[in-house]
Amino acid sequence: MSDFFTANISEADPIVSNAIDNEVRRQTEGLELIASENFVSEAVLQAMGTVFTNKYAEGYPGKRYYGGCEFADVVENLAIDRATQLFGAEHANVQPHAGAQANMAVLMTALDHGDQILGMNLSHGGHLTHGHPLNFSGINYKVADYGVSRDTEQIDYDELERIAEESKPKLLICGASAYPRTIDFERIGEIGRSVGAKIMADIAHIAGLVATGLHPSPVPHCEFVTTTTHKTLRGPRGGLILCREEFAADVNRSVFPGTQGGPLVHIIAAKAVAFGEALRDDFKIYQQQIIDNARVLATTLSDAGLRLVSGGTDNHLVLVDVFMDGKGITGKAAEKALGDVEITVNKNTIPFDTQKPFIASGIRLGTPALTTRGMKEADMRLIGKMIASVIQDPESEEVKARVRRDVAELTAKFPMYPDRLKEPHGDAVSMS
Ligand code: DSN
Repeated sequence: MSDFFTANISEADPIVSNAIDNEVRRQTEGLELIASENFVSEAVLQAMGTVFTNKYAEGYPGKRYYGGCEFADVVENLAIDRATQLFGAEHANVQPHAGAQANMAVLMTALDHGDQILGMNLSHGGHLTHGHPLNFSGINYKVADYGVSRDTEQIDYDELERIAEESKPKLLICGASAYPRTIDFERIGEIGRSVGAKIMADIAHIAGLVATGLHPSPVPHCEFVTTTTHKTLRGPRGGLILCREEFAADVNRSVFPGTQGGPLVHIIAAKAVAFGEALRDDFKIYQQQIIDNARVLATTLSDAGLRLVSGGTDNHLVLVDVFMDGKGITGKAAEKALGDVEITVNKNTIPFDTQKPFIASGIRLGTPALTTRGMKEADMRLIGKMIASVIQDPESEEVKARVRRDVAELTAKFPMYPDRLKEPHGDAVSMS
């Protein structure tokens, strides 16, 4: 046999192998606070790295366009069954490659080209695929948008109702990517129905909370629910659509052949593993800890003098106004300063932001990944103080040196991926 089937990646492609080793070390030695990221289990990683990547399986279980799909059917059926059980949904399509593809397929199902949609404004916490002018959703459909009120920085449901009555959308899109508060799906469902709209909830960020009953579910109130599988849900990078049985055939057609070709069977296998993990009792304990950690992080930052958008959090994320009308620093500067001390966050616009998106007045912090590592409230207090000290003195090398030491000490207590973390190995970890 040639070494094609046997050579380890470190021999076959040392450059890529080194980048992977470096990434394992970066994730392990830093504090990952990007709200949309998480760390999957070793079992999920193993399912992704399998020979299912070799397989074409266009179509659906039992109705494929290629032979040899019997084991692809096993994992896809399992993923579908587990997803419907997890969310109490009538139908699941587990093939979307990502959240954007899931949303595209639902819009294709519910709308004709040029129809009216109503989605949450991106700068108020929405998502590109909810009607942004540069995205397919804003290019192919007429868009109206809603947002949060200036006073509370929470969704203004009365105003949403008014805009819905005025714009008469065929599809009302709810869900958000930077909104720290509970979303009232029941009220949105009532508003949508009162104007004759179908409703799509994109629960990408809060899927784990919804699956465990820690955030009210949109499933009873919305025709379509989409999500990614890799955020709070802690599965592989990918998408998922849930819908009522009456839309199942149309949704399936919109995914394949409507917007995608062959499904990523190795990812579907990993989704099945992740959904299995999410069905276990300990997943609810994990999700509750995510929320508890976010609350403590929020309180610590607020006590240190930082302004929180909407005043706090109900979920897994905290949106911090670091600019504070010019009294602080920009989101971009905060992201860079925190990156210098191995704390990874993303700059984020805040509602009614005066800065451009690439500069932004805020940073978005989330607790799913660190909670997966086992961190709890006491660790969040330490982290909140570290973040505040860097943001309040971003030029101080003394502060940065101290926080770097604190980050190293804390992360060392919460090891992960022991079989994947390699000792730094000279040239082997160099990027040159
Ligand atoms: N990029 C994702 C996030 O960070 O929220 C949304 O698609």
